[in-house]
Amino acid sequence: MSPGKYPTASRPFKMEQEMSKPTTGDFTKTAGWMDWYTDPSKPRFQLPAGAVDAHCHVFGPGAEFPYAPERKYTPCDASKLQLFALRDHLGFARNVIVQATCHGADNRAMVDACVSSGGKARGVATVRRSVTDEEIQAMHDAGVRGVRFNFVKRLVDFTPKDELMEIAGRIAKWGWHVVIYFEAVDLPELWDFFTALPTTVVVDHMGRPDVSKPIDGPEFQLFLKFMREHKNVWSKVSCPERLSVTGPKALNGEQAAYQDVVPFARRVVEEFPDRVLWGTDWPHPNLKDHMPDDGLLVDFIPHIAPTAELQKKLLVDNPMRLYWPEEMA
Ligand code: 0GY
Repeated sequence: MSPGKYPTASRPFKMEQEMSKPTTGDFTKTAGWMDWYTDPSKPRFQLPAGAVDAHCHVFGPGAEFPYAPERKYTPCDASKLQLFALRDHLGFARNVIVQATCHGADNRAMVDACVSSGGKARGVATVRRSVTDEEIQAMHDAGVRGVRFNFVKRLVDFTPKDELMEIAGRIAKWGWHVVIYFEAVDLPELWDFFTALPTTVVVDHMGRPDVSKPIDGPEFQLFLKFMREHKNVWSKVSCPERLSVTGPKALNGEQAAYQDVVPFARRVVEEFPDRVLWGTDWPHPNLKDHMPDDGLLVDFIPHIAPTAELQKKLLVDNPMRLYWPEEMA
């Protein structure tokens, strides 16, 4: 796409989406796939200056960056330009783009987005044991600062833990961290592996708690213990739309969405204010029930981080420290 097609104030978000919304290249979307929300509202919550959307993805476009043969789903395209337009529309300054499993260990779409962002995006990659030091260095130069280990069975095939530990040991030399994605019921089995990781460890979506269970019950308490006893463990307090059982949904102007998730996320933010991150999770892969209005997702933030001080740590200081430390000196 030519530079003239980059989103600008006079070429707003909605038009960018309409330009490419139906595309998947030669791919056919997974049956029932929910496309990202096409007309997000302007958040009422004013993000602090320099806020980072620390968990989002790009998908393809499939015609340019084909989806991986081993993928478990085929999404609609969600390009870097559409992501950057959403960033500006919501009021974020920067993005952290996490490699999505539909691209396997082919990081080209994510790396291309980081390089095209003019320094406003950093990335988290998926790599295999076969990755070379030269490839790690090239990704580092492009803005990659971590790898993701995924233990969610519907998303990936199992990678042996010794391979993952070897990768963690290697990427530590670049100052990278490890992002882990797992479901709450699997934490006991994964505990020894997670607590042996030699880097900063960032948990996606609070380890996916079952929010219909008590916050003081054994499952969520184990997660809090994980963070309490291991100061290298951080958490994204993201994805209420995935975790919520009772809603209400972030749609139709709802200002008090996903109330059942609030106590869980707020507990993590208040107990570990210097080790939390937040992200939109745009373009929201694999949702089955509804696609949230991203503007209303931003309006969820003050429910879980109720003070300006907590908001600044969550949205600016913490992600900057992890992804742009050179600017924090
Ligand atoms: C998320 C959640 C999911 C998917 C992925 O990489 C992915 O495919 O992360 C999910 O389906 O729960 O964080 O985007």
